[in-house]
Amino acid sequence: MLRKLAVVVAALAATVAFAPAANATSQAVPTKATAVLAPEVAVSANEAAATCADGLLCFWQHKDYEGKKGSVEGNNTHWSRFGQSACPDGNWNDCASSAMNRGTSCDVRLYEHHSYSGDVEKIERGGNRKNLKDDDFNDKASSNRWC
Ligand SMILES: [Ca+2]
Repeated sequence: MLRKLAVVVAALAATVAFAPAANATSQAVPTKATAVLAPEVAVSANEAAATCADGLLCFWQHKDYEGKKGSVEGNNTHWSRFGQSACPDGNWNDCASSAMNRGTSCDVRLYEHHSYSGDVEKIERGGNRKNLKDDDFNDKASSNRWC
């Protein structure tokens, strides 16, 4: 009887001894994930502005001015006319996730549908949107008009 109890205690001791090792392994996973994400430093608005000439509306495939960049000047009824192979439809329709108004005299409005219809996202002159998702306008823009 006493001998049987000793075996049980030994088995429990072995289980306890392994427990810290298991915890250490699971804690290492988040640390590793953080290290992988760290190099993805967001592009600042100033850095993005340096790539977008005066007078243009610039927009990017991803938030934080990342991915492919497109730009327009003037009013445009169909962004589907602007090809971009990295976008799901092969053009800029419903593809922009961040945007910047570098216009010199006007606000610009993005429209959900072609020909200036549907929901509107107004970007003031000199303004930017680092993540159109914040305004429920991610991958929605299909036309634009100034002033
Ligand atoms: Ca749209």
